[in-house]
Amino acid sequence: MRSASQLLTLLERRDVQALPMLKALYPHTGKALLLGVTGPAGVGKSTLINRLITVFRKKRKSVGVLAVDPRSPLSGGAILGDRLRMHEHFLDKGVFIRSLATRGSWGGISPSLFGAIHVLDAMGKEIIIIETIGVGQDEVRIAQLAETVLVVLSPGMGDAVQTMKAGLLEIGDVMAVNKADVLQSDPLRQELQESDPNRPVLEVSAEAGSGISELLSTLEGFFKKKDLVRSRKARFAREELQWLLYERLEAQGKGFPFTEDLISQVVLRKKDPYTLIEGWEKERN
Ligand SMILES: Nc1nc2c(ncn2[C@@H]2O[C@H](COP(=O)(O)OP(=O)(O)OP(=O)(O)O)[C@@H](O)[C@H]2O)c(=O)[nH]1
Ligand SMILES: [Mg+2]
Repeated sequence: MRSASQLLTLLERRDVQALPMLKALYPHTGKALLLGVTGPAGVGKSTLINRLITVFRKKRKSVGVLAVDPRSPLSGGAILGDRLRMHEHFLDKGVFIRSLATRGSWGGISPSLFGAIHVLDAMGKEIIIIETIGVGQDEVRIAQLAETVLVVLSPGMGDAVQTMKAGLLEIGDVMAVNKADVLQSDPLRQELQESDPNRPVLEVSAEAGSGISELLSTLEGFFKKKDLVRSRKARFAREELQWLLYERLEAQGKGFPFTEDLISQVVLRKKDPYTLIEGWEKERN
């Protein structure tokens, strides 16, 4: 058996040698709790995750972290910063932190991300945290692979962020307003609470370590929602199958079967997408 790190590297490269190993470990997965942490760049996601790791470790839970930046073709840059924020846990055998380059030709998700989650799960990680920067649909989709989604925001993020918040607002099970130590966080907290009165909104400071235990117990409340977890696991499996299928079609040169000419015919209403799909299906059978 190769080490988990080696297997993750194979996955990142989409090396087919990873497949028999994934098949062998799959039956041993499905036990971990998946926590997605997303939010705009620099709001303090990694610093907050660092705090969460500490409290999970106090409860003797083993933790895996995957830092995913769908826009970087190789691990580096921002992701290096992510890992530095969690450096204090590097020597702890109960913590596994890995950044993952997931750029695939089908947007920001590549099937390697699913595989990587299974690897950490098979390693026995009880909590798997996936950090993504929530600036686009890809990131939002990645965060949604998790069973519980924590959206981190901080006050004064500006107009650009206001627009982007739309996507983030919809996916958060729990909202955290970070940097409460230095920034006026109450208006944002109120705004978020008004957007959905039933959803927990917590003021925290990852830097000062305040609000962390409240955040933890709120998250644990979500981990216990069996029906929710079950439906999110189904969503994960569906997404994984879908991406694998895409990848397979792509490898057969069938990735996207419609030419620019066909697309412009759709735009010009000379053809409709439904008939095109039917025709494509008939051709394959
Ligand atoms: N004052 C204050 N600063 C914070 C807090 N949390 C994080 N920071 C600082 O904010 C900066 C960004 O923190 P990160 O944890 O790297 O933020 P991030 O959201 O992971 O950033 P990206 O991964 O690049 O999107 C760092 O300089 C942190 O020290 C906080 O609660 N209060
Ligand atoms: Mg980060």
